[in-house]
Amino acid sequence: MDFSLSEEHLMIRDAARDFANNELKPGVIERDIKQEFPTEQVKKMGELGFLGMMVDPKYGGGGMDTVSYVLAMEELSKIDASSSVIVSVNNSLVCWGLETYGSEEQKQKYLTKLATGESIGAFCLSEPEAGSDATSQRTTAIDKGDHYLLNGTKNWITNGGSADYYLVIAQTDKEKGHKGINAFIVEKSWDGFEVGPKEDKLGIRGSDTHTLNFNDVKVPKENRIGEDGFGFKFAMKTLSGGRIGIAAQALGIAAGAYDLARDYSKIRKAFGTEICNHQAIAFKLADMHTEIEAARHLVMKAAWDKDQGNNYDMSGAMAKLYASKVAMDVTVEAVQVHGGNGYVKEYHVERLMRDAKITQIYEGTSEIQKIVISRGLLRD
Ligand code: COS
Repeated sequence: MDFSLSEEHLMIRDAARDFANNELKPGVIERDIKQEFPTEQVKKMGELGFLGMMVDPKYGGGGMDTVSYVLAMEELSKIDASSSVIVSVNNSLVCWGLETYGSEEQKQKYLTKLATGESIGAFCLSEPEAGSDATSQRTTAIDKGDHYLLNGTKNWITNGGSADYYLVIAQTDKEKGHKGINAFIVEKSWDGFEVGPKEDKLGIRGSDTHTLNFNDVKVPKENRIGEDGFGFKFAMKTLSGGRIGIAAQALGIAAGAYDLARDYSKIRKAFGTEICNHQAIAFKLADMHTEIEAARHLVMKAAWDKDQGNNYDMSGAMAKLYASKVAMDVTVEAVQVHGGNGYVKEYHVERLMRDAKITQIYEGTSEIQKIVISRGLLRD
C-alpha cells in the first residue's frame, strides 16, 4: 500500500491551488452576492485544461487520471465551490459520458469543444417530478423517423444558462419503464429550446442554475447516445463518476473552512491568549482535521477504484455521503470558531457553510447514496 502522490499529481494539485488563490479568490464574495457566473475564470480554466482533465488528448483533453481530477477539485473547492461545480459537471457528467458512450462523430463534433472549454456542457436529468426517482421521467422524445421530437421541462440544471450543449435524458417509450429512456445531445441554438428562470440559491450562487423548457425540439437521430433504451443506464453510470467529483468538492469545502478556522484561531485572542490555546477550540480543530482526513481517504479510494477499472458505484456513493456530511459539520464549526466574524461575508466561512449544503443534495441526495450503498451490500 502506498499513500504517496506522484510528482505529476503534486504538480496538478499545486497548479489548481495557485489558480484558485490567484484567479478564483479575488471577487469570490462579490460573485456570490450578485449571483454572477465566473465567465472569465471559466475561460481561463478551459485554457489551463481543467474542463476536460480526463479526456483523451486526441479529443483535446488532458489525459489525466481520476486521482488528478479529485486533487484539482479539492483545491478549487477550497476557494470557490461555484466555480468547481462547473468544472465537475463538465468533466464527469458531460465529457466522461460522451467519451465513454458517445459515437466517434459525436466525440469529434462535441467532445473536442467541451474538453477544451471552447464550449460548456450541462447534464439534464432532474425534473419537477423526477429528482431522486429518476425513472419517472416526464420529458418525452417521440421517434419521428429521422429525428426525435423533444418536449418537457428540466429543473435545477447546473450551467443551465451558460452551456452550449446539453445531455438530456427523456422517455421514448413509457411502456418500457427505465428501458424506454434515452439520452440525447441537444444544442442550445435549436428551435423550441428555452432557458427558463435562474434559481436564487442558498449557496454556490456564482453557478448558473436554471429551469429548461423543450417545446417540439427536433433532435436528429444521430444525437442519441448509445443503443435505443440505454439512457437510464447512461445516467446512472455517469452519475456514479459524478459523485466522486462532488465528494471531492465537499472535501475541498471542508478543508477550505478548516484552513480558515485554524488560521483565525492563531490570531484571535480571548482571555489573554490566542483562542487556539483554549482546549474548546483546539479540540474542535482536532475533530475537524480528523474528519477531513477520513473523507479524503474515501474520496481517494473511490478515485483509485475508477482508475483501476474496479466498480466504483459503492465507493463513490460512500465518499459522497461521508464527505458531504463532513463538509456540513466542519463548515458549521468553522463559523463557530470565528464567532461573530464567522457570520460576516468577508471571512468566507459563512459562504462555505451555505455552499456545503448542496453537496448533500445534488447528484443524488444522501438518502439516495444510502440506497446505492445498502443495495450494494445486500446484493447476491
Ligand atoms: N450503473 C449501471 N446500471 C445501473 C446503475 C448503475 N450505477 N444503477 C442502476 N442501474 C440499472 C439497474 O441494474 C437496472 O437495470 P436492469 O433492470 O437491467 O437490471 C436499472 O438501472 C434500474 O435500476 P433500479 O431498479 O435500481 O432503479 P430504481 O428506480 O430503484 O432507482 C436509484 C435506483 C435510486 C439508485 C436511482 O434512481 C438514482 O440514482 N436516483 C438518483 C438520481 C440522481 O442522482 N438525481 C440527481 C439528479 S442529477 S443533479
